[in-house]
Amino acid sequence: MSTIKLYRHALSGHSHRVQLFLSVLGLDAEIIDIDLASGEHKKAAFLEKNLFGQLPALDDSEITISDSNAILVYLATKYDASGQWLPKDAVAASAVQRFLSVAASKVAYGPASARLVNVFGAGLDHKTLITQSHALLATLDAHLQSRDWLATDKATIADIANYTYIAHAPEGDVSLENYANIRAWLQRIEQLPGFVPMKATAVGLAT
Ligand SMILES: N[C@@H](CCC(=O)N[C@@H](CS)C(=O)NCC(=O)O)C(=O)O
Repeated sequence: MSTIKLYRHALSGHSHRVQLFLSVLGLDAEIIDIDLASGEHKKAAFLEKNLFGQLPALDDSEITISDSNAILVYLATKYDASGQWLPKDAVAASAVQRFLSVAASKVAYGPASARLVNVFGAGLDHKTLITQSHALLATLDAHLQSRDWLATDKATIADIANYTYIAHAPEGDVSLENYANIRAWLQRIEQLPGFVPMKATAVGLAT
């Protein structure tokens, strides 16, 4: 029986990036759905796992880790003997961290937030979020013009961290149509052994 437990919501991109990486690493995990709608993530039992009351969280035997990018760092450090996913080399490690920061900032407050408006009914400024998302996507598309992966010459946790909310940007009315390099990068991730998709929602998928 697996000792890893992932606490998640099926439509949470932060949760999906962890599920994706567990699968790419070939690690079995028990998936435990947390009911955001009823506020289960703000109740004492879950707050013990993440003081911020946010998904995802991960139990591995005796320890609990929360924050999606922190979990990716943990899994790569503990389970990836190859060192590909989080290299130790100073320059490569800093490049990975740079794009983890992008996932936690410009992606979180761009395409992820634009999607929150459509999928979860968040009362945010959708128009501004869409504009900010396109500024980010244009920058990333130019970055990917001459390279296959965001941080190094191989797939790293930086690619995993940024994948889900960019792939699902159309659900927030952020079209990927003008970003051929980003679409090719998404496809490269989708071809990784062990890739698992996040469930799509009905909104925005025409774009
Ligand atoms: N920085 C956190 C963000 C996590 C996050 O925003 N999780 C969302 C679900 S995708 C959540 O739990 N939202 C409920 C809340 O913030 O109250 C991470 O990377 O794990």
